[in-house]
Amino acid sequence: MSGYFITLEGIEGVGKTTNLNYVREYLERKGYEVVVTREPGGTPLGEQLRELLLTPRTEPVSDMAELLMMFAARAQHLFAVIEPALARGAWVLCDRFTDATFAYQGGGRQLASEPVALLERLVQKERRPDLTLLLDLPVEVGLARAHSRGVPDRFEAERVEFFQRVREAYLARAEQEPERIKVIDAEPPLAQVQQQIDRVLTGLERQ
Ligand code: Z5A
Repeated sequence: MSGYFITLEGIEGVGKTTNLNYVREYLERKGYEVVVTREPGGTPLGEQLRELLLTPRTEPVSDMAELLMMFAARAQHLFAVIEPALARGAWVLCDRFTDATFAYQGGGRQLASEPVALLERLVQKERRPDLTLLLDLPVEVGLARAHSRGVPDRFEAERVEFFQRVREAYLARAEQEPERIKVIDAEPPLAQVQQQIDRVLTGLERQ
């Protein structure tokens, strides 16, 4: 039996971490084995790459170097965590995955989508998320929520226009793949956000 692969996506401060825990609890109540993980990261090697990617640095970083590091972390993550968990029938809940690469490196950094798509095929073969919850809200609201937490990382230090492009890229992907990517309005109070998530998860059980 193969498991089920759910990813959460969105710009900074949309509430991915908060709602990931909500989805985990929902699935655990149903009795499923749930593996919660994140990108970049999820393995010792991936977490070291995350540190390298997020730490602010004075040296300019090539967009291609950033892209390749994201996929290096992902290759290890698929090999060591995601594929074994799915193979034994677990539900994998991942805080960001390749939609983030299309949105941040493609939209934000303005890299062409071809190298991203090429690496996706090379690293993931046929593996894609079964369901993606795209938490969406205006950039100013997300940044205000994220910035209340303290020192910004290398991505959080980007300008508002960067995050506008990221948001647009995410929404464009959701339009292209409406069956997989469910857009959740993340602006209202948490209880209302979680009602929308409930509706998507209940829909899964009926399939
Ligand atoms: N990145 C990339 O460029 N390419 C890739 O391929 C991948 C990633 C995989 C790290 O990601 C960075 O990596 C990321 C993109 C890049 N950019 N950055 N920075 P990350 O997911 O670890 O980092 P993040 O986006 O900064 O996550 P976050 O800031 O932790 O945000 P969040 O998880 O979405 O939000 P949260 O911590 O759950 O909530 C933020 C605050 O809002 C918190 O105080 C909550 O209590 C509050 N909150 C949440 N929901 C609500 C509602 N509904 N109302 C009011 N307040 C709320």
